[in-house]
Amino acid sequence: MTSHISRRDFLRLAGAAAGAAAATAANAALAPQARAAAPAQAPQWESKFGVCDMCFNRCGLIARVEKGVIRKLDPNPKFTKSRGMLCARGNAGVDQVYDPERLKTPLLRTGKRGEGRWKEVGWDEALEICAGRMKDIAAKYTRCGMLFSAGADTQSQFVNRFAEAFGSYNVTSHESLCLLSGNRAFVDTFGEVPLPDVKNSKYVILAGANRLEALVTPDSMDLVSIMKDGAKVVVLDPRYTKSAALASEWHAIHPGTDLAFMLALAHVIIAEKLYDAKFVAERTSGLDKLSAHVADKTPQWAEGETGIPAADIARIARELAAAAPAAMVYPGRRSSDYENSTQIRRGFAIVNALLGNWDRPGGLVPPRPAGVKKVPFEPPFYDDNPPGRVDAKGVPLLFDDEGSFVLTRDAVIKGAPYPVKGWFVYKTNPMATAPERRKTREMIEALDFLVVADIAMSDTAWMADLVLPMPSALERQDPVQALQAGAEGACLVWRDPVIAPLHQSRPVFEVLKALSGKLGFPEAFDFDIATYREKQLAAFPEAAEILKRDGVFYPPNPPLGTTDGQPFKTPSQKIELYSNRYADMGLDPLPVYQTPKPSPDAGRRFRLVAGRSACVTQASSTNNALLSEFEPENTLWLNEDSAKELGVRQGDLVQVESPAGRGELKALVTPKIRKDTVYMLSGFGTISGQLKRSRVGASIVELMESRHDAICGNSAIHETFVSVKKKGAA
Ligand SMILES: Nc1nc2c(c(=O)[nH]1)N[C@H]1C(S)=C(S)[C@@H](COP(=O)(O)OP(=O)(O)OC[C@H]3O[C@@H](n4cnc5c(=O)[nH]c(N)nc54)[C@H](O)[C@@H]3O)O[C@H]1N2
Ligand SMILES: Nc1nc2c(c(=O)[nH]1)N[C@H]1C(S)=C(S)[C@@H](COP(=O)(O)OP(=O)(O)OC[C@H]3O[C@@H](n4cnc5c(=O)[nH]c(N)nc54)[C@H](O)[C@@H]3O)O[C@H]1N2
Ligand code: SF4
Ligand SMILES: [Mo]
Repeated sequence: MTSHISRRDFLRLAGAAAGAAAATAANAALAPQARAAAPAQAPQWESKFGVCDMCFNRCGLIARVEKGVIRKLDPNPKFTKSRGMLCARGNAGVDQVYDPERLKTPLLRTGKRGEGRWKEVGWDEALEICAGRMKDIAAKYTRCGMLFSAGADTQSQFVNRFAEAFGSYNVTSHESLCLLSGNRAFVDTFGEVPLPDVKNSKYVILAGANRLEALVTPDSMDLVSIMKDGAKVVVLDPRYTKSAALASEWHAIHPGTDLAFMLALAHVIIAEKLYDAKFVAERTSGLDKLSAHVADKTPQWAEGETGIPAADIARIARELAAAAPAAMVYPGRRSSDYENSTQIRRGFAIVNALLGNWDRPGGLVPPRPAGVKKVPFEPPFYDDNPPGRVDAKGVPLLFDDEGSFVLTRDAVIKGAPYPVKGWFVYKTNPMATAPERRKTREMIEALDFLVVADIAMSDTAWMADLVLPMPSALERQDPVQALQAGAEGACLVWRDPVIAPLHQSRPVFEVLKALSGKLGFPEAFDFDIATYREKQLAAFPEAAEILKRDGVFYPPNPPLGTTDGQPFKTPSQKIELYSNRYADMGLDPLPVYQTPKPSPDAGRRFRLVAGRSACVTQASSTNNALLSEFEPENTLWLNEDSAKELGVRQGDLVQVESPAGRGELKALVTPKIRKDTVYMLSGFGTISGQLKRSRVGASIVELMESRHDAICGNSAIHETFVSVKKKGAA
């Protein structure tokens, strides 16, 4: 799909001329509740607090609004979590709001699925249809016949609440495509998921974490600051990323072998007695078993697996231990990599435990208390429901609140253990972000009803029966959300509309509230957002005023070390180097290294890996004209020696193929990637006919085979080997 919009075009669109025109057009279509605040009555200039929604970091911002039209987004200096930063994507958030192709009215499918033929319908009709179809599905297949999926959003909690009241256990979040194996590993080792205190660290190992492009605040900014101050940052990545370029050292690790590296670090640290003996004796369990487990995991052995010289591994282990406790193996973020990612991340957790860096400056800190109160309710009990989730049997340690999207998808396709025939999707786009797109298509074909609530006609919306237009994060009132900023503690934010909702958009909260009335459980939503926020903030009577004044509220933050002497939230109340629970379940109680399986087919010699660019957010920024200027086209990173062997030159069109599918894109011939690995961006290759400004190039989810983590069911997106050939070559 083509179409480039120049910066000038964009400015014209969001700027003066379009400002007036778009505002008038938008006014005509405004929802009734929004008309009162219509631009015509709006003051000349206003500055309003907001919270960015271009990714999950949710940086605090100040919107500069001229006569009801957002002109510019600036960082909120009081929001210290992002260190006064609003990244390129955050700045481009304006284009997401004024995207001319945004969803404007509810749409009902009239043609075949995915054909793009729609009829505009009013909200009353849309809600009536939605409630009716949900009722039919519940009657025919039990209430668990409805699946609910919500992405990263402050209103996603309402989708879960609705699912619970409706009576379905089948709920998935974007997290089983993202970080659950890492979470599993840390929960099963430390009892909770820690935060890195990068700001005070002297030594950071970034393994498979590209923090200077895949932004996580405040870690990304803190890494830059500490490197300037002399801290050491070691990057392991099969690609020479921007993080690698700025780091102290980079090792082009063989993909899938990080656990070998971690076990060798543990070997050196234990053999040379470099660990924190007091901490390990008092607060961990299983050192003896770990020592035996890593006795033969020498740096020489790890060199053979990882490709990183043994002398470097031994040196890094010594340097890391010498800098402890202000040192860490950075826990990472996306762990949707390999089938044994939970065990790989257990390796990360174990090395940290040996360093004694828990709750210490520059180490790993437990999440700080945020004090936001839950607003509970009594969900009804339905005794005709099946006994459990549709994906429950797939893996031993599923997270119940998140599920596994890829296992749920398999179950829907099979219709077993029981049929799931309806799907409510809010702010997540699995047609573009779940591996093996043909399976997501197959899943959707198996449904009776798909409703998608989104700001844009995403690839998933494109396949829906009913599409509901949502307001952007700058147009709505949201509940309170706690955000963690490492040792600095939690901060609380909320959103109030910066501008009135455009078009006929309606927040998902209002949609669910209306549906709950029609479906007979109005008590689950017998509040408005303002009263919900009051309940959330019950512990902080002063917070509301401060939020209005500063756009952010900081609850009291206990000093580091407060958890000293307290039990860990694990079965043994200690950090579990050796996991008895895993042993009881027949899982490896210590992380057992497996050499990555080679490609099953000599023709498919490249492992395909995914990762991020600073100007792309997954699949949701594809239609953003400002960002497309920086990443207009997807390319395949191909090592220069491999390219030579294949007869591929810079910019040649190449055909990439896997058992899941194929794609065609330009080659980026480069020394910055291993010879056995290829890389392309995610979020390209859009199928939606209503994202005409979307960027050019192949879709990575067409190529990825669907695999999952053996312990928690997180998707494993790096288990695909592809063939590459120049277009037209034999
Ligand atoms: N700009 C931007 N920032 C974002 C996002 C975004 O979309 N855009 N998304 C946010 C989200 S949701 C997340 S989860 C985080 C993700 O943050 P990260 O997990 O840091 O990001 P990725 O770029 O997905 O993956 C990290 C790196 O792993 C490398 N890699 C692949 N295989 C291996 C391996 O076997 N071993 C090692 N050591 N490295 C390997 C890849 O080459 C890639 O550079 O980013 C967040 N920040
Ligand atoms: N190939 C590949 N696949 C991946 C990854 C990868 O790196 N490569 N990363 C994985 C990771 S870490 C993650 S977190 C997932 C993320 O995957 P998703 O959860 O699917 O995230 P996005 O692609 O950002 O899609 C978010 C959707 O929300 C919509 N949206 C944006 N703003 C609003 C709003 O205000 N309201 C509403 N209602 N909708 C809105 C967008 O239009 C878009 O359709 O993808 C995973 N899948
Ligand atoms: S990191 Fe960038 S895109 Fe993400 S919330 Fe912050 S400003 Fe927005
Ligand atoms: Mo993610």
